[in-house]
Amino acid sequence: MKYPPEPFRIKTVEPIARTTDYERIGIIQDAGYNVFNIPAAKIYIDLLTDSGTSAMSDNQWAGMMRGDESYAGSKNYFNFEKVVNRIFGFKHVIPTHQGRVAENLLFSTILKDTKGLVIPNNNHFDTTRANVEYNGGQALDLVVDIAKDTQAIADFKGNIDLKKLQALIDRVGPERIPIGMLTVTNNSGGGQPVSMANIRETAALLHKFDIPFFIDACRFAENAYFIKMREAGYRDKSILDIAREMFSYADGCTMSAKKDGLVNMGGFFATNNDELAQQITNRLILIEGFPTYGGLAGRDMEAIARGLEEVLEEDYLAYRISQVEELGDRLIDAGVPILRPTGGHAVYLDAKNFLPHVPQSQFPGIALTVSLYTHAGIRAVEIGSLMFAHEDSETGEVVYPDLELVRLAIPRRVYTNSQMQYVAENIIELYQDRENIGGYSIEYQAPVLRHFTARMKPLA
Ligand code: P70
Repeated sequence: MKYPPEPFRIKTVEPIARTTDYERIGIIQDAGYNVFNIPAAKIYIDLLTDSGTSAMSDNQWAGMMRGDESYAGSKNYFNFEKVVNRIFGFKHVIPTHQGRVAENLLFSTILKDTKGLVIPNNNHFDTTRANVEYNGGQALDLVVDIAKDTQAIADFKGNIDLKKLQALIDRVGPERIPIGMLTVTNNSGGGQPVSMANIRETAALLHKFDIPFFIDACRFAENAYFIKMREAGYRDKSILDIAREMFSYADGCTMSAKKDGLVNMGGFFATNNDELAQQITNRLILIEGFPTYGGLAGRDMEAIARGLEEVLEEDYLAYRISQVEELGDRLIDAGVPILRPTGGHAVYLDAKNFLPHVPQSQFPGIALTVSLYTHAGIRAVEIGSLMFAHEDSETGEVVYPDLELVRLAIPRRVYTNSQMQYVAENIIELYQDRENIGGYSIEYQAPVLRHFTARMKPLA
Protein backbone atom coordinates (compact mmCIF):
# COMPACT_ATOMS: atom_id res chain seq x y z
CA MET A 1 0.00 0.00 0.00
CA LYS A 2 1.47 3.35 -1.01
CA TYR A 3 0.07 5.24 1.97
CA PRO A 4 -0.20 2.79 4.89
CA PRO A 5 -3.24 3.44 7.12
CA GLU A 6 -3.24 4.58 10.75
CA PRO A 7 -1.91 1.90 13.14
CA PHE A 8 -4.31 3.03 15.87
CA ARG A 9 -7.98 3.68 16.48
CA ILE A 10 -9.51 6.74 18.13
CA LYS A 11 -10.57 6.47 21.78
CA THR A 12 -11.11 10.11 22.78
CA VAL A 13 -12.15 12.98 20.54
CA GLU A 14 -11.75 16.72 20.87
CA PRO A 15 -14.34 18.75 18.96
CA ILE A 16 -13.00 21.48 16.68
CA ALA A 17 -15.17 24.35 15.52
CA ARG A 18 -15.36 26.07 12.17
CA THR A 19 -15.56 29.83 11.85
CA THR A 20 -17.09 31.90 9.06
CA ASP A 21 -15.07 33.79 6.44
CA TYR A 22 -16.40 37.03 7.90
CA GLU A 23 -15.29 36.13 11.45
CA ARG A 24 -11.80 35.20 10.30
CA ILE A 25 -11.22 38.54 8.61
CA GLY A 26 -11.80 40.29 11.97
CA ILE A 27 -9.76 37.71 13.91
CA ILE A 28 -6.67 38.02 11.71
CA GLN A 29 -6.84 41.81 11.84
CA ASP A 30 -6.99 41.71 15.66
CA ALA A 31 -4.03 39.29 15.60
CA GLY A 32 -1.88 41.85 13.77
CA TYR A 33 -1.75 39.46 10.79
CA ASN A 34 0.40 37.09 12.83
CA VAL A 35 -1.14 33.63 13.24
CA PHE A 36 0.69 33.13 16.57
CA ASN A 37 -1.74 35.72 18.01
CA ILE A 38 -4.91 33.83 17.05
CA PRO A 39 -6.72 31.98 19.88
CA ALA A 40 -6.49 28.25 19.09
CA ALA A 41 -10.28 27.90 19.48
CA LYS A 42 -10.59 30.00 16.32
CA ILE A 43 -8.46 27.60 14.25
CA TYR A 44 -10.01 24.70 12.34
CA ILE A 45 -6.92 22.70 11.34
CA ASP A 46 -3.82 23.70 13.29
CA LEU A 47 -0.60 23.02 11.41
CA LEU A 48 1.41 25.70 13.21
CA THR A 49 3.75 23.13 14.68
CA ASP A 50 4.36 19.44 15.28
CA SER A 51 5.90 20.44 18.62
CA GLY A 52 4.00 19.54 21.78
CA THR A 53 0.90 18.80 19.70
CA SER A 54 1.07 14.98 19.54
CA ALA A 55 -1.78 12.79 20.71
CA MET A 56 -0.52 10.56 23.50
CA SER A 57 -1.37 6.86 23.54
CA ASP A 58 -3.43 5.06 26.18
CA ASN A 59 -0.11 3.58 27.33
CA GLN A 60 1.34 7.06 27.88
CA TRP A 61 -1.77 8.26 29.71
CA ALA A 62 -1.60 5.18 31.91
CA GLY A 63 2.02 6.12 32.61
CA MET A 64 0.90 9.59 33.71
CA MET A 65 -1.05 7.90 36.51
CA ARG A 66 2.16 6.22 37.62
CA GLY A 67 3.82 9.58 38.26
CA ASP A 68 6.13 9.62 41.26
CA GLU A 69 6.23 13.26 42.27
CA SER A 70 9.11 12.98 44.74
CA TYR A 71 11.38 15.99 44.59
CA ALA A 72 14.52 13.89 44.34
CA GLY A 73 15.09 10.48 42.76
CA SER A 74 11.60 9.92 41.32
CA LYS A 75 11.24 6.41 39.92
CA ASN A 76 10.06 7.94 36.64
CA TYR A 77 13.40 9.70 36.28
CA PHE A 78 15.24 6.37 36.43
CA ASN A 79 12.88 4.89 33.88
CA PHE A 80 13.32 7.93 31.61
CA GLU A 81 17.11 7.76 32.03
CA LYS A 82 17.13 4.05 31.17
CA VAL A 83 15.14 4.55 27.96
CA VAL A 84 17.21 7.57 26.88
CA ASN A 85 20.37 5.56 27.57
CA ARG A 86 19.12 2.61 25.55
CA ILE A 87 18.30 4.71 22.48
CA PHE A 88 20.83 7.54 22.61
CA GLY A 89 23.59 5.78 24.52
CA PHE A 90 24.94 8.81 26.41
CA LYS A 91 26.28 8.55 29.93
CA HIS A 92 24.64 11.65 31.44
CA VAL A 93 20.95 12.46 30.93
CA ILE A 94 19.71 15.84 32.14
CA PRO A 95 15.96 16.50 31.88
CA THR A 96 14.71 19.95 30.83
CA HIS A 97 11.20 21.24 30.29
CA GLN A 98 11.78 21.75 26.58
CA GLY A 99 14.46 21.71 23.89
CA ARG A 100 15.50 25.35 24.02
CA VAL A 101 16.48 25.01 27.68
CA ALA A 102 18.90 22.23 26.73
CA GLU A 103 20.27 24.65 24.09
CA ASN A 104 20.44 27.52 26.56
CA LEU A 105 22.33 25.38 29.08
CA LEU A 106 24.76 24.15 26.44
CA PHE A 107 25.50 27.48 24.77
CA SER A 108 25.58 29.59 27.92
CA THR A 109 28.19 27.11 29.22
CA ILE A 110 30.44 26.65 26.19
CA LEU A 111 30.27 30.22 24.81
CA LYS A 112 30.67 31.97 28.17
CA ASP A 113 33.40 34.61 28.47
CA THR A 114 34.89 34.01 25.01
CA LYS A 115 34.38 36.29 22.01
CA GLY A 116 34.45 35.25 18.34
CA LEU A 117 33.25 31.64 18.65
CA VAL A 118 31.31 30.00 15.84
CA ILE A 119 28.88 27.07 15.87
CA PRO A 120 28.44 25.29 12.52
CA ASN A 121 25.29 23.26 11.78
CA ASN A 122 23.50 22.02 8.65
CA ASN A 123 20.85 24.64 9.48
CA HIS A 124 20.25 26.06 12.92
CA PHE A 125 16.57 26.25 13.78
CA ASP A 126 15.20 29.48 15.26
CA THR A 127 15.75 28.85 18.98
CA THR A 128 19.17 27.25 18.41
CA ARG A 129 20.36 30.21 16.36
CA ALA A 130 18.95 32.63 18.94
CA ASN A 131 20.63 30.82 21.86
CA VAL A 132 23.98 30.85 20.05
CA GLU A 133 23.70 34.53 19.12
CA TYR A 134 22.33 35.63 22.49
CA ASN A 135 25.38 34.07 24.13
CA GLY A 136 27.73 35.98 21.80
CA GLY A 137 28.47 33.22 19.28
CA GLN A 138 27.95 33.11 15.54
CA ALA A 139 25.55 30.49 14.18
CA LEU A 140 26.63 29.25 10.74
CA ASP A 141 24.51 27.23 8.29
CA LEU A 142 26.61 24.90 6.14
CA VAL A 143 23.93 22.74 4.50
CA VAL A 144 24.65 21.21 1.07
CA ASP A 145 23.89 23.57 -1.85
CA ILE A 146 21.23 21.30 -3.33
CA ALA A 147 19.06 22.06 -0.25
CA LYS A 148 18.55 25.57 -1.64
CA ASP A 149 16.89 24.25 -4.80
CA THR A 150 13.32 23.47 -3.73
CA GLN A 151 12.69 21.35 -6.83
CA ALA A 152 15.83 19.18 -6.78
CA ILE A 153 15.09 15.61 -5.76
CA ALA A 154 17.74 14.01 -3.54
CA ASP A 155 17.63 11.51 -0.69
CA PHE A 156 19.48 13.51 1.96
CA LYS A 157 19.03 17.23 1.41
CA GLY A 158 19.64 17.76 5.15
CA ASN A 159 23.34 16.85 4.89
CA ILE A 160 26.02 19.31 5.94
CA ASP A 161 28.55 20.21 3.24
CA LEU A 162 31.80 18.69 4.53
CA LYS A 163 33.89 20.90 2.24
CA LYS A 164 32.30 23.99 3.76
CA LEU A 165 32.95 22.58 7.23
CA GLN A 166 36.60 21.89 6.39
CA ALA A 167 36.94 25.41 4.90
CA LEU A 168 35.47 26.91 8.08
CA ILE A 169 37.93 25.01 10.28
CA ASP A 170 40.79 26.18 8.02
CA ARG A 171 39.58 29.78 8.08
CA VAL A 172 38.81 30.36 11.77
CA GLY A 173 40.86 27.57 13.38
CA PRO A 174 39.50 24.73 15.52
CA GLU A 175 40.01 26.70 18.74
CA ARG A 176 37.19 29.06 17.73
CA ILE A 177 34.73 26.18 17.17
CA PRO A 178 33.70 24.85 20.60
CA ILE A 179 31.32 22.28 19.05
CA GLY A 180 29.85 21.32 15.68
CA MET A 181 26.20 20.30 15.26
CA LEU A 182 23.76 18.52 12.97
CA THR A 183 19.99 19.00 13.16
CA VAL A 184 18.07 15.80 12.35
CA THR A 185 15.86 16.14 10.42
CA ASN A 186 16.78 19.59 9.11
CA ASN A 187 13.78 21.69 10.07
CA SER A 188 14.65 25.04 8.45
CA GLY A 189 15.61 23.19 5.27
CA GLY A 190 12.31 21.41 4.74
CA GLY A 191 12.42 18.56 7.27
CA GLN A 192 15.01 16.80 5.09
CA PRO A 193 17.01 13.92 6.55
CA VAL A 194 20.74 13.62 7.16
CA SER A 195 22.38 10.38 5.99
CA MET A 196 24.29 8.05 8.30
CA ALA A 197 27.37 8.55 6.11
CA ASN A 198 27.14 12.32 6.60
CA ILE A 199 26.73 11.95 10.37
CA ARG A 200 29.74 9.62 10.51
CA GLU A 201 31.92 11.86 8.32
CA THR A 202 30.94 15.05 10.17
CA ALA A 203 31.93 13.41 13.44
CA ALA A 204 35.22 12.18 11.98
CA LEU A 205 36.13 15.60 10.59
CA LEU A 206 35.28 17.44 13.82
CA HIS A 207 37.03 14.84 15.99
CA LYS A 208 40.18 15.09 13.88
CA PHE A 209 40.45 18.63 15.26
CA ASP A 210 39.25 17.68 18.76
CA ILE A 211 35.96 19.52 18.24
CA PRO A 212 33.05 17.82 20.03
CA PHE A 213 30.04 16.86 17.91
CA PHE A 214 26.44 17.32 19.09
CA ILE A 215 23.14 16.37 17.47
CA ASP A 216 19.94 18.43 17.69
CA ALA A 217 17.86 15.29 18.00
CA CYS A 218 14.22 16.52 17.96
CA ARG A 219 13.13 14.36 15.01
CA PHE A 220 15.68 11.55 15.30
CA ALA A 221 13.19 8.71 14.70
CA GLU A 222 11.88 10.27 11.50
CA ASN A 223 15.50 10.73 10.37
CA ALA A 224 16.28 7.09 11.23
CA TYR A 225 13.27 5.94 9.19
CA PHE A 226 14.52 7.84 6.12
CA ILE A 227 17.96 6.23 6.58
CA LYS A 228 16.29 2.83 6.67
CA MET A 229 14.32 3.53 3.49
CA ARG A 230 16.93 5.41 1.49
CA GLU A 231 20.48 4.51 2.52
CA ALA A 232 22.18 1.34 1.30
CA GLY A 233 22.73 -1.28 4.01
CA TYR A 234 20.03 -0.15 6.46
CA ARG A 235 16.84 -1.76 5.11
CA ASP A 236 17.13 -4.75 7.44
CA LYS A 237 18.13 -2.84 10.54
CA SER A 238 15.66 -1.81 13.24
CA ILE A 239 14.95 1.87 13.90
CA LEU A 240 16.46 1.39 17.36
CA ASP A 241 19.72 0.10 15.89
CA ILE A 242 19.85 2.93 13.35
CA ALA A 243 19.21 5.54 16.06
CA ARG A 244 21.88 4.00 18.28
CA GLU A 245 24.37 4.13 15.44
CA MET A 246 23.50 7.79 14.69
CA PHE A 247 24.21 8.83 18.27
CA SER A 248 27.24 6.57 18.66
CA TYR A 249 29.21 9.09 16.59
CA ALA A 250 28.22 12.06 18.76
CA ASP A 251 29.45 13.45 22.07
CA GLY A 252 25.98 14.47 23.11
CA CYS A 253 22.63 15.84 22.02
CA THR A 254 19.94 18.39 22.75
CA MET A 255 16.41 17.09 22.51
CA SER A 256 12.94 18.54 22.42
CA ALA A 257 10.76 15.56 23.40
CA LYS A 258 7.80 17.64 22.16
CA LYS A 259 8.53 16.21 18.71
CA ASP A 260 9.70 12.58 18.52
CA GLY A 261 9.14 12.06 22.26
CA LEU A 262 5.40 12.11 21.44
CA VAL A 263 4.60 14.29 24.45
CA ASN A 264 3.20 17.75 25.04
CA MET A 265 6.11 19.03 27.11
CA GLY A 266 9.66 17.92 27.84
CA GLY A 267 13.22 17.65 26.65
CA PHE A 268 16.74 16.77 27.72
CA PHE A 269 20.42 17.32 27.31
CA ALA A 270 22.66 14.26 27.17
CA THR A 271 26.40 13.82 26.85
CA ASN A 272 29.35 11.56 27.53
CA ASN A 273 31.48 14.49 28.71
CA ASP A 274 31.73 14.38 32.53
CA GLU A 275 32.94 17.93 33.01
CA LEU A 276 30.33 19.48 30.72
CA ALA A 277 27.59 17.41 32.38
CA GLN A 278 28.71 18.69 35.78
CA GLN A 279 28.69 22.34 34.67
CA ILE A 280 25.32 21.98 33.01
CA THR A 281 23.82 20.20 36.01
CA ASN A 282 24.93 23.06 38.25
CA ARG A 283 23.28 25.56 35.96
CA LEU A 284 20.18 23.39 35.66
CA ILE A 285 19.62 23.62 39.41
CA LEU A 286 19.71 27.39 39.12
CA ILE A 287 17.24 27.76 36.23
CA GLU A 288 15.16 24.55 35.91
CA GLY A 289 15.22 22.36 39.00
CA PHE A 290 16.83 19.42 40.70
CA PRO A 291 18.77 17.08 38.34
CA THR A 292 16.22 14.26 38.57
CA TYR A 293 13.32 16.40 37.32
CA GLY A 294 14.74 19.47 35.53
CA GLY A 295 11.49 21.36 35.14
CA LEU A 296 9.30 18.31 34.57
CA ALA A 297 6.77 16.49 36.73
CA GLY A 298 7.47 12.80 37.40
CA ARG A 299 4.45 11.90 35.24
CA ASP A 300 5.89 13.92 32.33
CA MET A 301 9.11 11.90 32.43
CA GLU A 302 7.10 8.69 32.39
CA ALA A 303 5.17 9.87 29.33
CA ILE A 304 8.45 10.70 27.56
CA ALA A 305 9.96 7.30 28.44
CA ARG A 306 6.93 5.57 26.92
CA GLY A 307 6.73 7.97 23.95
CA LEU A 308 10.35 7.34 23.02
CA GLU A 309 9.64 3.60 22.85
CA GLU A 310 6.51 4.08 20.74
CA VAL A 311 8.13 6.42 18.24
CA LEU A 312 10.55 3.65 17.22
CA GLU A 313 7.70 1.42 16.00
CA GLU A 314 7.92 0.93 12.29
CA ASP A 315 4.19 0.78 11.63
CA TYR A 316 3.89 4.14 13.31
CA LEU A 317 6.74 5.69 11.30
CA ALA A 318 5.48 4.26 8.01
CA TYR A 319 2.08 5.83 8.62
CA ARG A 320 3.59 9.08 9.90
CA ILE A 321 5.95 9.70 6.99
CA SER A 322 3.37 8.64 4.42
CA GLN A 323 0.63 10.89 5.83
CA VAL A 324 2.92 13.84 5.22
CA GLU A 325 3.94 12.49 1.82
CA GLU A 326 0.33 12.00 0.73
CA LEU A 327 -0.48 15.65 1.46
CA GLY A 328 2.64 16.65 -0.49
CA ASP A 329 1.65 14.43 -3.44
CA ARG A 330 -1.85 15.93 -3.62
CA LEU A 331 -0.32 19.40 -3.89
CA ILE A 332 2.38 18.39 -6.38
CA ASP A 333 -0.26 16.75 -8.60
CA ALA A 334 -2.16 20.06 -8.70
CA GLY A 335 1.00 22.01 -9.63
CA VAL A 336 1.34 23.80 -6.26
CA PRO A 337 5.02 24.65 -5.65
CA ILE A 338 6.26 22.80 -2.56
CA LEU A 339 9.74 21.95 -1.37
CA ARG A 340 10.63 18.50 -2.72
CA PRO A 341 10.93 15.77 -1.73
CA THR A 342 8.35 16.07 1.04
CA GLY A 343 10.00 16.19 4.48
CA GLY A 344 9.42 14.09 7.57
CA HIS A 345 7.13 16.21 9.71
CA ALA A 346 5.74 18.80 7.36
CA VAL A 347 4.94 19.93 3.85
CA TYR A 348 6.68 23.21 3.06
CA LEU A 349 5.02 25.51 0.53
CA ASP A 350 7.56 27.37 -1.59
CA ALA A 351 6.26 30.90 -1.03
CA LYS A 352 8.73 32.50 -3.48
CA ASN A 353 7.27 30.43 -6.32
CA PHE A 354 3.71 30.47 -4.99
CA LEU A 355 3.68 34.30 -4.92
CA PRO A 356 6.38 35.40 -7.39
CA HIS A 357 4.88 38.92 -7.44
CA VAL A 358 5.58 39.47 -3.70
CA PRO A 359 9.28 40.32 -3.06
CA GLN A 360 11.09 38.93 0.00
CA SER A 361 11.07 42.37 1.59
CA GLN A 362 7.25 42.12 1.66
CA PHE A 363 7.14 38.74 3.45
CA PRO A 364 5.51 36.36 0.93
CA GLY A 365 5.42 33.64 3.60
CA ILE A 366 3.37 35.84 5.90
CA ALA A 367 1.06 36.74 3.00
CA LEU A 368 0.47 33.05 2.43
CA THR A 369 -0.13 32.14 6.11
CA VAL A 370 -2.65 34.97 6.43
CA SER A 371 -4.48 33.84 3.29
CA LEU A 372 -4.52 30.20 4.41
CA TYR A 373 -6.18 31.27 7.63
CA THR A 374 -8.72 33.65 6.13
CA HIS A 375 -9.56 31.24 3.32
CA ALA A 376 -9.96 28.01 5.31
CA GLY A 377 -9.18 28.43 9.02
CA ILE A 378 -5.87 26.57 8.57
CA ARG A 379 -2.90 27.75 10.64
CA ALA A 380 0.58 27.26 9.15
CA VAL A 381 3.86 28.98 10.01
CA GLU A 382 6.21 31.16 8.02
CA ILE A 383 9.79 29.88 7.84
CA GLY A 384 11.24 32.72 5.83
CA SER A 385 12.19 36.35 6.16
CA LEU A 386 10.19 37.19 9.28
CA MET A 387 11.89 34.28 11.06
CA PHE A 388 15.39 34.53 9.59
CA ALA A 389 16.16 37.81 7.74
CA HIS A 390 18.67 39.87 9.72
CA GLU A 391 20.99 42.82 9.33
CA ASP A 392 24.59 42.05 8.47
CA SER A 393 26.66 42.99 11.52
CA GLU A 394 29.28 44.75 9.34
CA THR A 395 27.39 46.33 6.41
CA GLY A 396 24.00 46.80 8.10
CA GLU A 397 22.31 45.45 4.97
CA VAL A 398 19.38 43.05 5.27
CA VAL A 399 20.42 39.45 4.55
CA TYR A 400 17.46 37.38 3.33
CA PRO A 401 17.26 33.60 3.80
CA ASP A 402 17.69 31.44 0.70
CA LEU A 403 14.28 29.89 1.12
CA GLU A 404 10.94 31.54 1.72
CA LEU A 405 8.74 28.76 3.08
CA VAL A 406 5.37 28.22 4.69
CA ARG A 407 5.40 25.07 6.77
CA LEU A 408 2.35 22.88 7.21
CA ALA A 409 3.57 20.89 10.22
CA ILE A 410 1.54 17.77 10.85
CA PRO A 411 0.95 16.97 14.55
CA ARG A 412 1.66 13.30 15.31
CA ARG A 413 -1.36 10.94 15.45
CA VAL A 414 -3.82 13.87 15.51
CA TYR A 415 -5.49 14.55 12.17
CA THR A 416 -7.24 12.12 9.85
CA ASN A 417 -6.50 11.84 6.17
CA SER A 418 -9.84 13.42 5.27
CA GLN A 419 -8.77 16.48 7.24
CA MET A 420 -5.53 16.43 5.23
CA GLN A 421 -7.63 16.28 2.07
CA TYR A 422 -9.49 19.40 3.21
CA VAL A 423 -6.12 21.10 3.66
CA ALA A 424 -4.93 20.09 0.20
CA GLU A 425 -8.15 21.19 -1.54
CA ASN A 426 -8.09 24.60 0.10
CA ILE A 427 -4.45 25.22 -0.73
CA ILE A 428 -5.14 24.31 -4.33
CA GLU A 429 -8.02 26.83 -4.39
CA LEU A 430 -5.76 29.48 -2.91
CA TYR A 431 -3.11 28.75 -5.54
CA GLN A 432 -5.65 29.32 -8.30
CA ASP A 433 -6.39 32.72 -6.74
CA ARG A 434 -2.75 33.66 -5.99
CA GLU A 435 -2.68 36.91 -7.98
CA ASN A 436 -5.00 38.48 -5.42
CA ILE A 437 -2.57 37.94 -2.52
CA GLY A 438 -0.37 40.96 -1.65
CA GLY A 439 2.59 41.71 0.65
CA TYR A 440 3.01 42.89 4.26
CA SER A 441 5.21 45.20 6.33
CA ILE A 442 6.19 45.05 10.00
CA GLU A 443 4.37 47.25 12.50
CA TYR A 444 6.05 45.91 15.69
CA GLN A 445 9.00 43.55 16.24
CA ALA A 446 10.84 42.20 19.31
CA PRO A 447 14.67 42.29 19.33
CA VAL A 448 15.05 38.45 19.33
CA LEU A 449 12.84 35.72 17.88
CA ARG A 450 10.59 38.43 16.42
CA HIS A 451 8.35 36.09 14.44
CA PHE A 452 6.58 34.85 17.57
CA THR A 453 5.15 38.25 18.55
CA ALA A 454 5.48 40.57 15.53
CA ARG A 455 2.51 42.62 14.35
CA MET A 456 2.17 43.08 10.60
CA LYS A 457 0.08 45.21 8.25
CA PRO A 458 -1.06 44.63 4.67
CA LEU A 459 0.58 46.91 2.11
CA ALA A 460 -2.46 47.29 -0.07
C1 P70 B 1 8.90 23.82 15.59
C2 P70 B 1 9.43 24.19 16.97
C3 P70 B 1 11.55 23.61 17.96
C4 P70 B 1 12.92 23.14 17.83
C5 P70 B 1 13.38 22.54 16.63
C6 P70 B 1 14.73 22.16 16.52
C7 P70 B 1 15.24 21.53 15.27
C8 P70 B 1 15.11 22.87 18.73
C9 P70 B 1 13.80 23.29 18.89
C10 P70 B 1 13.38 23.89 20.21
C11 P70 B 1 9.38 25.66 17.26
C12 P70 B 1 8.21 26.37 16.70
C13 P70 B 1 8.32 27.03 15.50
C14 P70 B 1 7.20 27.64 14.94
C15 P70 B 1 5.97 27.56 15.58
C16 P70 B 1 5.87 26.91 16.79
C17 P70 B 1 6.98 26.30 17.34
N1 P70 B 1 10.80 23.75 16.97
N2 P70 B 1 15.54 22.34 17.57
O1 P70 B 1 7.69 23.87 15.40
O2 P70 B 1 12.59 23.02 20.95
O3 P70 B 1 10.38 24.16 21.24
O4 P70 B 1 11.09 22.30 22.77
O5 P70 B 1 12.17 24.52 22.91
O6 P70 B 1 12.57 22.33 15.59
O7 P70 B 1 9.66 23.43 14.71
P1 P70 B 1 11.50 23.52 22.02
